Amino acid sequence: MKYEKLDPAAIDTMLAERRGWELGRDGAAISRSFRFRDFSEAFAFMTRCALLAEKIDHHPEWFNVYNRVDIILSTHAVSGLSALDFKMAEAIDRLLPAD
Ligand code: HBI
Repeated sequence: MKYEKLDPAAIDTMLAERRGWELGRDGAAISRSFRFRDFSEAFAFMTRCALLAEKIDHHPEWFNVYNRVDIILSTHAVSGLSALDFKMAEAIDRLLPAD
């Protein structure tokens, strides 16, 4: 299998490195909510996420209203979380302007 299902201990370790991301779906997904200056900024972020998703073949479940973008990541093949979810989360975080 391309990616193994992570156990709770591994999830806790990897989640600790992802500020702003939270565990959801009874530990089977991670999520983060983003706020931008306006819709245009939010959609630009979504566009960059979409290109990233295609590049690594891992796609967000997401919700957008105006300047808000909520993203959920999980790995269908393992019905839970894999390293790919955290790889995608890290890549998404890198799209954000530096603090
Ligand atoms: N995106 N978030 C997410 N999770 C997956 O398991 C996944 C995906 N994008 C494509 C993909 N899997 C393919 O490997 C097929 O399983 C659709």
